[in-house]
Amino acid sequence: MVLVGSPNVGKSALFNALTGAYVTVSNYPGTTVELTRGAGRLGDEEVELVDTPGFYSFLPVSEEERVTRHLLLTEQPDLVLHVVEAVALDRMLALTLQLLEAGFTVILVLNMMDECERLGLSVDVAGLSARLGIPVVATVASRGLGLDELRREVALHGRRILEPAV
Ligand SMILES: Nc1nc2c(ncn2[C@@H]2O[C@H](COP(=O)(O)OP(=O)(O)OP(=O)(O)O)[C@@H](O)[C@H]2O)c(=O)[nH]1
Ligand SMILES: [Mg+2]
Repeated sequence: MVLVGSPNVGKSALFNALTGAYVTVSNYPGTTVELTRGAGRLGDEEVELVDTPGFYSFLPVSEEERVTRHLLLTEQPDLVLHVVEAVALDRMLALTLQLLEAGFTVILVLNMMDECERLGLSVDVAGLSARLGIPVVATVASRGLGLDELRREVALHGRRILEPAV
């Protein structure tokens, strides 16, 4: 599983909440870009999670973005968690669509929902999920809110991934 999204949206906060103590940090081969890998559990299965640097689109500008794109295309993750800042949803949904068009299985994580609440904004999470056709989960990663639901959605997909094709 790979966590992707714009800079500063809470990817690493989610990564830390979903993985155990044993993480490895290494430079992506041939670059100065750091990637953090850790393990989470999905029932009896161990899942590798990768935390990536900020990523805006599949047309990379920075070295960080090139690394994230290369990782997505070469490691072919079973599941991509696209983390967005809920208040900036309109600017960030383009990447969700790019990830879906590229054929990835995506869960959209609306993080920083506390900011929405502070501004008196609400998000139609179920409506968004129905329109996109993918699971959408609202979280406040810094306070651990919504993580149980995120784990449930990941588990559902995990089971789907492990099922043989009909
Ligand atoms: N208010 C609020 N702050 C959050 C939330 N999640 C994370 N943060 C804070 O947002 C800041 C950025 O979080 P990170 O997890 O470092 O974000 P990131 O996406 O990994 O950032 P980059 O690795 O630089 O792309 C930190 O100060 C977090 O504590 C949230 O749900 N609500
Ligand atoms: Mg980070």
